[in-house]
Amino acid sequence: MATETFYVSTPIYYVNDVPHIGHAYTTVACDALVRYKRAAGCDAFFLTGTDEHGQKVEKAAAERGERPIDLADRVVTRFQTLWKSLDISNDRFVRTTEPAHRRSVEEIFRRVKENGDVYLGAYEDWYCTPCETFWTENQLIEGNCPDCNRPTDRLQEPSYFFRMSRYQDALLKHIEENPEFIQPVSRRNEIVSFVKEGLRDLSISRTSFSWGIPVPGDPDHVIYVWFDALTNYITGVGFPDDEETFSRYWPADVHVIGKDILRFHAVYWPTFLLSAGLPLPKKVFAHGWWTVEGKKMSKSLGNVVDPAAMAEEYGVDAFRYFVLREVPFGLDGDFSREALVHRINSDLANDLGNLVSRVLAMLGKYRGGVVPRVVSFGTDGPDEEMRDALANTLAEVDRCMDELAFNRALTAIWQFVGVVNRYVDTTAPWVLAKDDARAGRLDQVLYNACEALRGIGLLVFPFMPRTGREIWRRLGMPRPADEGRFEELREWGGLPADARTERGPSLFPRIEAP
Ligand code: ME8
Repeated sequence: MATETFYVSTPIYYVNDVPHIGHAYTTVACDALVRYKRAAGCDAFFLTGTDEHGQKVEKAAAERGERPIDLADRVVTRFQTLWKSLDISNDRFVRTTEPAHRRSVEEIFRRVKENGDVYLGAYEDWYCTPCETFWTENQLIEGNCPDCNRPTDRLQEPSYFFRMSRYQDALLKHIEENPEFIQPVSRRNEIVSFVKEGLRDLSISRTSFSWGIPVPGDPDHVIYVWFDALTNYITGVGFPDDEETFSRYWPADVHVIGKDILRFHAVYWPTFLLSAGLPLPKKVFAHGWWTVEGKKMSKSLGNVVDPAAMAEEYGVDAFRYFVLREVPFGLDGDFSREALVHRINSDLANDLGNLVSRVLAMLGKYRGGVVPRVVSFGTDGPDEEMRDALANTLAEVDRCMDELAFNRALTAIWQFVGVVNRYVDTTAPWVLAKDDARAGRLDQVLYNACEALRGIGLLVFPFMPRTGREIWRRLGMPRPADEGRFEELREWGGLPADARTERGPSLFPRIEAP
């Protein structure tokens, strides 16, 4: 049977801002998802990247007296370094300034045009002459430029338009026939009402700046940033030249985005694809928005959370765990150190960290740290309960991950951590250890507890790769958790006997309240 494939993407982030917790959130979520799918046996592909063209980058570079590409090169490194430090396992990083992407944009533009969906018209909006920027009515602040606060003028420039109006019915039909296409449901309803109000044709080129991909055949125009940016999702999987990779992974299983850019992904992008004759992504999932200590994050408030600093201070895995556990994916959330420290102390230090260290400490004390060899795994109530609980947890986590319900997946894993903690309490190895006649039962109990830890190590791995890896290492597993497959947890007893374990220091030391 051919291996199932899975393709997930993050938005490509603008290079006129430095990465913050919002960017890290989306990227960590996608990373957990793709690692989960790999452990589930899929051939999974993960794409992220940067959005480098457009007027904002051109302006930001001009203000610094540098070339846009130099600015982009600098900021891209910040993103790439951050992803490395957060253990992000993307398979490809697309930059919209790379030649392969230009080729891809030119090709999709050509196909859309060939289909009769591109015409020359005039783009009209509010123009700020000193800033050389067009603004939409909504962006203006009391009629003035949101950047410099000066008055704006109604102005026109020649522009190529995309016949988006032509795809209104096809898009609505697609949304109706594919209830999974836009998630969560509340967001889907928003898009349906928007499309029903009527789709207007879309301006897809500009002549007022030059930092972009030239329109094929008319280099006075550059392609509008969103037409350029959205195309990254096919560039990243080989469009148009590498047909094998493209047909392997496209259509994407899910584009994960923030709710701020849903319309671009659920309306513009599908209509471009319909016009180009390409399949639509299977799902667009819009997650919620993070505030910080109750306030909107902004440079002027000086409250922008730097994920690298958080990871350094509290640990990469604690940060990853917190953002995915704290808020249901799809709803808004609030970041505070207090909430982060609370999660670390209760879930990570008390529940998980404690369990790992007490099981391995007992194994050290009673069996010299060597995994006992057992003839059976026991049929007492707690033995069976724990085995059933692992099977149920695997099934529940699988359902949750299909819905991108990371917080519920983690809750289910932590319920299992609770079951194992109770297993140790009820079987009381310290009592068994006092009675030589019960040595066989003590072996069984210690084996079962370690075997449960093997399950936990692999289950937490997608969310907390370092922790999963470390649990497997301490258990003396012959392979790193990176190579683990959920399939191996379906049968109880996969932990090799006679392995030498290591107790090690606390996985998550308690943190004093900030
Ligand atoms: O929009 N809370 O790039 P961008 C949660 N280049 N998520 C947040 C967030 C917050 N406070 N702030 C940012 C762009 N994000 C375009 C995308 S895609 C073809 C082009 C995350 O740098 C969230 O995923 O402004 C949001 O959608 C994205 O960063 C916007 O990143």
